[in-house]
Amino acid sequence: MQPDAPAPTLAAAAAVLPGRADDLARLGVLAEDSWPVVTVIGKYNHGKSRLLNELIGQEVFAVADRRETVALADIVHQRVRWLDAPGLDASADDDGHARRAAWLLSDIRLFVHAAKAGELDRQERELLAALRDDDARTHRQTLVVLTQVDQLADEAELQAVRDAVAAQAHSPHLVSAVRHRKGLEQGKPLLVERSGIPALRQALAAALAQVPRARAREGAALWAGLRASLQELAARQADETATLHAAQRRQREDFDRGLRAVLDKAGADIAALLASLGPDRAAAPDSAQDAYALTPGKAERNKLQIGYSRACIGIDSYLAGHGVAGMPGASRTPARSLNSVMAAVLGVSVKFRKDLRRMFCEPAGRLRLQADFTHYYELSDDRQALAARIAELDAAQAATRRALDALHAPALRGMHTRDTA
Ligand SMILES: Nc1nc2c(ncn2[C@@H]2O[C@H](COP(=O)(O)OP(=O)(O)OP(=O)(O)O)[C@@H](O)[C@H]2O)c(=O)[nH]1
Ligand SMILES: [Mg+2]
Repeated sequence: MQPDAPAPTLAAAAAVLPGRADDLARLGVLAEDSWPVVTVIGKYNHGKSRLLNELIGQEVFAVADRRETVALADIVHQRVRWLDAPGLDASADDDGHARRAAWLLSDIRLFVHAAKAGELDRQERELLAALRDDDARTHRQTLVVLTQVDQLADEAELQAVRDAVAAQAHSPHLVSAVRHRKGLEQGKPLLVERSGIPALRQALAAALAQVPRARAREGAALWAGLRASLQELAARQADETATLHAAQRRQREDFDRGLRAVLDKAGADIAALLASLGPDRAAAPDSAQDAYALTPGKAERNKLQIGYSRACIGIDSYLAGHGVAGMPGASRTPARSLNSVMAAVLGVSVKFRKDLRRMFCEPAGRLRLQADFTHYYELSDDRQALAARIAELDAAQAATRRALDALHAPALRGMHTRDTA
């Protein structure tokens, strides 16, 4: 019967706006459109449970001369849900229950303070101020009730406490559950009257009459506020996504352009080198007596090797400058010397004229190199991190959209169209 979590549809919004969990939970409660809820809040043993019993006219809630109420208990009586809550200051758990009743579930709060305790202490004053602020914001109502007034020695003492509390809390209702009971049991209407319970019932009836309108206004304000927050969040996310997409695109364009220039230069250098060579002798075998002689074959192989190395150094330093450090983890081999993007793309075999020409001097060869190096660029840590951030934001945006949809669920949809005058 008590909603412990926001309605399922609102869970989507709670995931997106964790800071607004309380507002969402309250909206969920309002959407249930259940009986108006009256609850008590105050320190333990101040007479909260007994006051509710007298107001209802039944011994529903446990009363004792010690800390008694430890969980929420409720009863629906005359189209009102009466909710008994533990006293504050008893334990953290009890305070949790009490606060849940007062802040999440209630429409009307009876702020209970025993007259014999004198004026409100600091904690009570702060709590009451917070409740009053909430009243102004949510259109809920808090009535201050001075209980157990029969416990004071005489009228003068009562007057003094009443004045002190009135100065702090604006005209409290004075009640005595004991007098009320006695008056009823002994058939003494005057005593019943003097117990303050009938007057409090009247004040409550007036407050209860306001509840439907107050709820409609509260629900509409919550709905509009949450929607505005979600829309603001969606706009921020869209901005951030657009910025990241632009950065991703720009980085890639810069990389593409730069790499093309590096490959074009390597192609031109190698073309010049090849043009400077005479007949192809690289494949001519050296004889045994050539072991220490610089043969034309060796000279050519040296030249090719130097030209090729230069091209490789140019490409490698360009890649390093763009965060392409090593092979992505998944493609690593146990042979460390092979764990380089250069080896993966260019291979490790000796290059002859035809290889160099095909790879660097023909447009198709350079396009292949461009595509292969770009593949590893996209797998580099920074690019992957950027892509992951974008994917994360995409998911966050989808969640925000789901949350906005959730606010349009049938039970909530009506809320912003109800009477907000
Ligand atoms: N004399 C007198 N005693 C009262 C009155 N109202 C409550 N009491 C007594 O005060 C004690 C505490 O009352 P409860 O209603 O259990 O107090 P509570 O605020 O609900 O206490 P917790 O549930 O522990 O937070 C009980 O012994 C009640 O009989 C009253 O108007 N006059
Ligand atoms: Mg109690």
